[in-house]
Amino acid sequence: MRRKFAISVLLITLILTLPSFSFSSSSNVAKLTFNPIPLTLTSGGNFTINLTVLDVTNLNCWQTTIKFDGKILNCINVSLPQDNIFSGHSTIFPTPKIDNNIGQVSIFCALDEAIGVNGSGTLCTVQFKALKEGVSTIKYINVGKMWIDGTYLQDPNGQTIPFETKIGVIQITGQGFIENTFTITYGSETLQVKTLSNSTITNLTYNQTLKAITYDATGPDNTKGACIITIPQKIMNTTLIALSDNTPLKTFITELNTLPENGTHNFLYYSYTHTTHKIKIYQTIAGDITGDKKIDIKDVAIASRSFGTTPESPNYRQTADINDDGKVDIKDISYISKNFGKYLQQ
Ligand SMILES: [Ca+2]
Repeated sequence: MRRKFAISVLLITLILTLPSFSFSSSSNVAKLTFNPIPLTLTSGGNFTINLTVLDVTNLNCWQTTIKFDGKILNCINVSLPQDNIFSGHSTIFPTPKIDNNIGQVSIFCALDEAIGVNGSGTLCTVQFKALKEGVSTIKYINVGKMWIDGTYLQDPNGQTIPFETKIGVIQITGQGFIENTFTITYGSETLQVKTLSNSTITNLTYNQTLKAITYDATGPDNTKGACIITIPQKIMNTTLIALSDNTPLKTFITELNTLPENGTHNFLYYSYTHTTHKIKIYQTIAGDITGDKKIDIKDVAIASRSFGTTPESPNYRQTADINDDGKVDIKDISYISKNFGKYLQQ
């Protein structure tokens, strides 16, 4: 009797434990991703990316808005490939709304009958033109929002289907770019920093105390050098500044969405003139454009001097264009003023 009781308890325990094991894995949640990603291309060319859904159940209708950097990429077309997830069924596919000024495309597609499809597949194919060197993330935005620029999945009963999303990174290189991988030490960990550059890169080191990367970049005198550097977020994050021979080149600020990242790595693009030797990248405070990790009258003065300029103007300073919108205006000055007096606590 006692033995029977013990077995029943064991069985009940098993029954109670087993389902919690299978529920704890979230592999059944649908996922929106991009294919292929990451992607590295040369500027000037066209390329396509598929918007992809994984592990979806009972999909009847989808809508998405994707965001990218319209200064680096332009969307030129959206199409439904033959083998898209709704293939074999009749669909409703209105003309997508492409806005390259804000770097956004909204796309909608629905089955023409009240049924749903299961599994993984392509939602649609988006064609882009790579305008110039740099890095652009590609993201699903307004996730779960059933409004006009939202991203959602729906079943035939009009119920939303939960899903996760992934961020894609697109790196646009120029002529002669070569990839290099450097191993650095962070605490007891060994991590990698990658560079894609037309310069010869040597002596790359990471200083954990200063949270700084330095390296030497060389190339033919007075030619343009440029680099896309991939940095693990755990070694430096939030606001970064890149300098060449101690002259600030560019700032990258998470808060202003000017630091391209995919959740694990930051991707910085900057350019300089060869003759440059020491490139330095370190963490600073948002609004610091001189690189001294504080915001004072010097930052305001530099920004004021380049007020009203665009990249074509001689006085334009990329670092003063805090929000990276191609002009130094009141938005940049007021951002610096708003943060006046702040400094990086180390
Ligand atoms: Ca600006």
